[in-house]
Amino acid sequence: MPTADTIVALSTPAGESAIAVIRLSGPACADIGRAVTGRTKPLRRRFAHFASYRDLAGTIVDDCVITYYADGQSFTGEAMLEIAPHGNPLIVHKIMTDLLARGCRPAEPGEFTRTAFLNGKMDLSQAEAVSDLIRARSDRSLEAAQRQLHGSVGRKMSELTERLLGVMAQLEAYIDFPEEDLPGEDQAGPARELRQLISDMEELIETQRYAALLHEGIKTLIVGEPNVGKSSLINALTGSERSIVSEIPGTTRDYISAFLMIGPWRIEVLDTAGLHEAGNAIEKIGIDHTIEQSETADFFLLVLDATAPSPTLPDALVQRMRSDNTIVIVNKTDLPEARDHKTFLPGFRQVRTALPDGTGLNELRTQWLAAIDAGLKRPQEDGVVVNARHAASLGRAVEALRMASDKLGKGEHTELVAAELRDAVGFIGEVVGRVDNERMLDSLFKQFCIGK
Ligand SMILES: Nc1nc2c(ncn2[C@@H]2O[C@H](COP(=O)(O)OP(=O)(O)OP(=O)(O)O)[C@@H](O)[C@H]2O)c(=O)[nH]1
Ligand SMILES: [Mg+2]
Repeated sequence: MPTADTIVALSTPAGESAIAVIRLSGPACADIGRAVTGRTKPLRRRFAHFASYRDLAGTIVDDCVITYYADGQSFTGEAMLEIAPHGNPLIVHKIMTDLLARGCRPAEPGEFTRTAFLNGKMDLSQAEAVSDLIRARSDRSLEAAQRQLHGSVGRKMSELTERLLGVMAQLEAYIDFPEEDLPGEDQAGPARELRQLISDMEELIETQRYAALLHEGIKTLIVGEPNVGKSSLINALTGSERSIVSEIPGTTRDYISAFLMIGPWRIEVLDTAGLHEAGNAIEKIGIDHTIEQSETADFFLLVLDATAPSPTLPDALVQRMRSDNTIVIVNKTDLPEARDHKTFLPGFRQVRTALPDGTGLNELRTQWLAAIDAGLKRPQEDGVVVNARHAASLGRAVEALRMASDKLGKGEHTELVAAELRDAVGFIGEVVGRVDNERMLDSLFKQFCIGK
């Protein structure tokens, strides 16, 4: 439902800039466009007008570029106006105040996109992609948001719905002939397709984890015994003095985090307190924190001191480290007493470093990128990645499909199976914010015989 209000917001960040963009959406846009430019005729559609903005008192506030979009030809689907004055906060304030005096209402967060969704300009997954796109902090995250904005999730949901409707159509045929039992071989087709749908949807749900990694960053824990060079490593990677480095073991007491990029990936890296079995009370708290952090970590950099014996690490931590999510870093290889730790965690990637002069850092970045590329659960071939909300709806759909499959297997009445399938269609529809009953009917009746 289009709102009767005309909403207004500053669409560029507050502060000084070359230009600012003030955006309006709603029925008053045409009139406001005419009034503020002092014209008698309506503004040309989708045309950048260079004009002086006049406030209600007739005073020129600034020279602006003003673009008018007519109903149905804009992002929101309503009439819109984009006013671009110079990016001076004082000018922006004057124009905003004037627009409010002319009856506009300040837009709520996300209201332009919400209006676009309500006017059918995009589905819900595309609306979500708008915010992902704006927040994307890595190439991969940006790519995923762009794909979603172009409707990848919506298309995937249509494909799943289509397949589900196919199964329903096959089953519905039998509802019309209840006196005829469903022959075994006819049941096998829908049953097989249902199982395939369940497994495809489960795979899609799995990509949720990938989406979280894309948007929040790959959480990487730097762990190891005290004094091995963990803080030196986070500093070398971020090129800053993020963490205190000293020759005193137990320097880092609590974890410290920073963001960095490895190839196209956004990484959240955490420096942790040294793991020391016979530690004091404070060290023990630090170790508990590290173990707690490891529960949600995606990746580990395990640092060893090349001059020291191989470490013994807490079981709770070791259990989470695998050859595909951990790189062993043998540090301090510049020291004469350095030795190799080849037999430590065989099969794990190992990189030798000397951090004061940066030796091995490039090799670490290369190995790290290779490990991420090899180890992460990738999205399906078409690159569709679902978010937590999509995954929750798909999860409910899978549950309904399982019930349907179960009922079909037990030979229960086809009506009962179809009811579960209809629920599943509804849950899939939630992902894009609508259930397209019209299409469902089209698809169903298309498969009926002529004359029925
Ligand atoms: N020779 C040499 N010294 C290093 C190297 N890396 C770190 N160090 C030194 O080792 C000491 C400990 O480094 P840190 O980075 O503080 O070690 P840490 O693992 O964070 O130690 P804790 O926070 O106490 O657990 C410092 O004196 C560093 O300068 C290296 O590659 N070679
Ligand atoms: Mg430290």
